[in-house]
Formats: sequence, C-alpha cells, structure tokens
Amino acid sequence: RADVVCLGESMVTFLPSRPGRLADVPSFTRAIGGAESNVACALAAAGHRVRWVGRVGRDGFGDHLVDTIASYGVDVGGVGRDPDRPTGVYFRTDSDRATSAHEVVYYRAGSAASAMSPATVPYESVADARILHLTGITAALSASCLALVRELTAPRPGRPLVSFDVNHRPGLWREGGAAEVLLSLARRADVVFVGADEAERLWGAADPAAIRGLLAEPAVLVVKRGAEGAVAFERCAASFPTPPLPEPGLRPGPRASNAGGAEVQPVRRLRTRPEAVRGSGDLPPVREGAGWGKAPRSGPAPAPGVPALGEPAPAPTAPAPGTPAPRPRDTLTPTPAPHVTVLSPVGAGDAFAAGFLSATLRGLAVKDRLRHGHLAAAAVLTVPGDFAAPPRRDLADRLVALDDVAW
Ligand code: KDG
Repeated sequence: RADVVCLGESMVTFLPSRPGRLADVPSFTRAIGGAESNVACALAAAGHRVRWVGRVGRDGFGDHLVDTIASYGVDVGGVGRDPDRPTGVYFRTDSDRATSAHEVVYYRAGSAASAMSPATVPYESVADARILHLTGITAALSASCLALVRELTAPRPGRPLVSFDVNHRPGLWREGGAAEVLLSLARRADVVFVGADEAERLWGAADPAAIRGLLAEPAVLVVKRGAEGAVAFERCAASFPTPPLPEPGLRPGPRASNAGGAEVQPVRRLRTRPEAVRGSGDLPPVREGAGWGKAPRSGPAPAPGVPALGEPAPAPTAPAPGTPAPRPRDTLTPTPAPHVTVLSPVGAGDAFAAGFLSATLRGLAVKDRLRHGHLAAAAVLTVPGDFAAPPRRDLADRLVALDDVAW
C-alpha cells in the first residue's frame, strides 16, 4: 500500500545558465520538473512509500524522467508510456535587476500527460493510497485531464485523503475558467494548499479568513504567504481520516542529483549566524527575533485575518456576503517562515506540501506540520532547480521542536 500517490505531469526542465530574458539566455541545463513528482520525490526522500502516476512519451526525455524520479525512491510503476505523444518540456529564466519577472515557456500542449483520462487512470489504481496528492495544473492540461481530476476527487466511501495544491498557472488557462474550476476542485479536497497571491488573482481574496470563507469544506486549508509564513485552518472536530503511521525507517538518501540543481543531499549543518545562503542546501538563517514561536521585532504588520505571531488566534472573520460561512470550531495556526536568500522560488510550494504531508502521515500537530513544510521549502528556495531533498528527519524534528531559536 502506498502512503501517498502523486498524480500529474512531469517535464524535462531547462534551467538558464544565467539570469535575464529568455531571448538572451545563451544555454540551458537539463533538470526535471513537475509539481506532483517534486512532491513525490521529497516524500520518498523523507522515507515514505510514494507512487508517482503520470504519462510520458516513448522518448529519451520520458526515459530520463522515469529513471530520475525512480532514483529518488519513488515507485514509477503507475507511469504510462505513450507511443504517439511526446514528453512535455519547459524552459524558464531567472529574473535579474533589468527583468523583474521570470519567464516560463511550456512545450506541453498535446503532450503524453495531456492524454491522461479516467480511462488511462481508473480510480481503483490510486485507491490504495492513504493520501492522493493532486494539483490544479493537471486540471488545466486538457479536457480529459480535468475529467480525471474530477473523477478522482468525487466523494466516495473509503476515498484516500485528497490533498490539493491549487497551483494556478495562468499560462495554462488562456481560455479562462480557472477561478471556477479550481475553486470547485479545492472544495472537494480534504487538505488544500493555496498561496494568498494566487487566491487574490483567482478569487479576489488575499485575506486568509476570506479565503477560508470561500473554501470552508476542506478539513485543512493552508494559506501560504511567502516570506510572511503560512496560516493553517483546521476543523477542530475533524480527526484526520488517516491515522498516524508508524515511523517509516529512514531510507538511504536519493541516489541522484537533479541535474542543474545543487547536489541533492540532506541538510548538512546548522548555521548559527544569520548569513546569506546561496545554493548550498544548508539550513537558511532566520530573521533576528523571528524564531518559530516569537513575534518579529520588526517587519510588516500581519495581514487582515492573521493574528500577530505568538498571539492567540481569533475566530475567522465573517466571510464576504454571498460566500459560504466558515465551519464552526476552526483552529487557526499561523507560522513564520524562515528567512532565506532565495535563489529560485520554483518548487518551494511543492516542497512545502511534501513537508506538511509527511508530518501529517506522522500524526504531528498542525503547527509542526507547517514548520516541516517551511523547512522543506527553505531547502528548495536556496537551490536553482525545482527540487532539493528535505532536511534529514532527525534534524528537522529537532529544529521544529525549538521554539525560540533563530536558525
Ligand atoms: O511547482 C513547480 C512546478 O511549477 C514546475 O516544476 C513545473 O509542474 C510544473 C508546472 O506545470 O508549472
């Protein structure tokens, strides 16, 4: 039985040799990407039994993806090979001072993964998982992929716990419809991850309490607020439909590195002084005074709906007229994010989800699930690629348990 099944498209990714506009980048390095397989690799690196379900072409890029993802310890037995359609690829740039936004260019229309459907991935093929992790990216790939996500998230007895990362990719929704589709899918999930920025873009709601007003159904809603940290709403009465697992034995670390990214290794040492971390995979420093449990001494005021760090959480505020009321007895848990020098933000949300889900499987409290998410995200923020192995379990547990330490 799998602890987690992650389903979605993985692509060969081309990382730029230097920052700047796509038109100016002279060369690229091959790596791998794909939100759901990033989550799968991080969960496998954390010692969980994980299966990635996807579809790639019968081509060299497909071989590379399957081999690389398998090398992290992920079961790739559920990956389809399509003789008629290619493996998707994407290029991205890194921003520099002259070009503030980074560009993402996909070559995935008509890809092998876009042909996934309820016929190629029947519900029974994922039903053994304790957690099924999906994202809004799959819903945007094609009509058949949307039908698949709808089928897998349909309420049914004994369904795995569904984790859904909204992952709005505007470039994939050129015909519109994202707001409605992603809201309806998120409402069917048990655990939802959404960035406050994407919620604002999609639904005009950036305030965590207003987002909870829109997304009242999931037992757990995590609103990510970038450097400000994250807020989790958890329905008190709901005990998770998955009992904690016995601690998995720690597996040997991943056998491969994500080409073009930093060497994939567990975090090696704790830094005791705040200093910039660049692409090392080392633990990042925290803003002074912003250890897990402490209010920052300076910094921006909390956003509406978010209590100051270290203060008791108020009940969520009333939702806007016309939106469903939040369920009673929600708990609201804010956590600060560690302060890191960001090399590339891509993949950090996937790492966060993996850290949170790993801690969920272990039956940890919501505060510690968030902290594990932040730690895993910090590791990815400091490397150029989409993936970095999360900190080793024993070290992460020690860091998560330290309330007053700036690291
Ligand atoms: O979260 C990282 C992903 O965005 C990246 O790996 C590529 O899956 C990807 C996508 O569709 O953007």
